[in-house]
Amino acid sequence: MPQDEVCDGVDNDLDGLIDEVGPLSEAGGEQARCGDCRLLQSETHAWWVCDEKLDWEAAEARCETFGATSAIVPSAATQTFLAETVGEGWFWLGARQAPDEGVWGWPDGVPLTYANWGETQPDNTAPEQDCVRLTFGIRSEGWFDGAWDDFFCEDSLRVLCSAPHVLP
Ligand SMILES: [Ca+2]
Ligand SMILES: [Ca+2]
Ligand SMILES: [Ca+2]
Repeated sequence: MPQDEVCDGVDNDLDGLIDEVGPLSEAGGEQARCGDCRLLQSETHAWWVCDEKLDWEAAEARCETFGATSAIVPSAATQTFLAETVGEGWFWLGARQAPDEGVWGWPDGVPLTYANWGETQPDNTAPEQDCVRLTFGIRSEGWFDGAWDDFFCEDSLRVLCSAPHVLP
């Protein structure tokens, strides 16, 4: 029996989304919340964005509590959606680089086909940058809005997640 959704790591209302406490509304609107995270909804997908800053591994674990992964951005359309909805800051993307400077891949194992690297990125600044951060609203020299940067996985940035659930 479906129950009211509560923020407990379980899909209480059996709609395929975990912990979306509050109303689901039209695409693009700000929506349900759980703790410091809020649900964003594109026309087809659900996303979580959180205020807390965590290292990449902890951010991925936070996404997993929603049955999600760190954000997958496979297209310019997705990048544009996020630019219009998540707000300002530095956020983790799900992409990681294989050991020994190998290919970049998404959490679902798909290689990057679309990317929006900043100027001179990825630069693998020493000692090693194998995760990807995304900036919105940062307008300093050498960066453009929405630029991606390979970065230190141990740094603490805001959590951004892609839920695998496809919205009806
Ligand atoms: Ca649910
Ligand atoms: Ca729940
Ligand atoms: Ca870099």
